[in-house]
Amino acid sequence: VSEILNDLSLSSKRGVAWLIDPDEFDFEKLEEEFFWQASQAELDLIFIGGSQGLTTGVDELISALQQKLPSIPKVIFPGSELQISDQADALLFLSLLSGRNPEYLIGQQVKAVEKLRSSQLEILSTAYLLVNDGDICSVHRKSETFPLLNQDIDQIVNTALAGKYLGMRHFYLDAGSGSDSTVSPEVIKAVKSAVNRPLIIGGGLDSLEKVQRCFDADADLIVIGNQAQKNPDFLIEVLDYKRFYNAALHIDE
Ligand code: 1GP
Repeated sequence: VSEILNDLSLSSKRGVAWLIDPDEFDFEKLEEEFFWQASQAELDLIFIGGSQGLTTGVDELISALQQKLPSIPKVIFPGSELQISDQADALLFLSLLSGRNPEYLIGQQVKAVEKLRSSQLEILSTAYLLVNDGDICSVHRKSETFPLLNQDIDQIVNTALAGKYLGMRHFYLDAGSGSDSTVSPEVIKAVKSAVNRPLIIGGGLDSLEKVQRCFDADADLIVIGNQAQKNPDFLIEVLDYKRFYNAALHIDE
């Protein structure tokens, strides 16, 4: 998975991840046609996780996904140490750097180690920053930390760089699931050029215009959660758009 992220970062290609919240996902609602389209449409990664972090059905969900989309890597995006599963390919080992709650900076991580020591999961060290226009989201409610504001670009860049200097290799700027505002293009550009490492952007991406703004700002991988839950066809539209976008870049080169 690290290779996939590095390839996206080093090329001008953009990637798309589908985020599934196991607390809310209803497999029955998705038709075979959707899985067929998703497998044809070059979905890069599947993220599994939710900020509630309460679920115990993660193993079962990943096994079911493995049946439907065997070739797409499954990555745990944990809301808590309970959401770690050996069935996945990799784990975003996150530290919530935008907040000051020790439990989410290092506490949950230490608790997770016992499980991780005996697992084969690829561990992706990831600086995780909550960034939006001041919206309250589930990460805020769970972690009791506030987002950094889009307008505070220097603070956001310095926080991301602190993560880089601590050795973190992947960067995830998240506006929070279902957030009204998104991470701004200015922030995406500034962080990407400062860290020069794989940059994941998510939260509130519910239209192709917003996706395009992230792609244009040099996001390597965007994450679609909430809107795909509401309307699975939206994910397919985003994947088609990504293909078109990457092909256009290729022609320009
Ligand atoms: C949230 O970045 C993810 O952690 C995805 O957000 O659910 O709003 O797509 P959405």
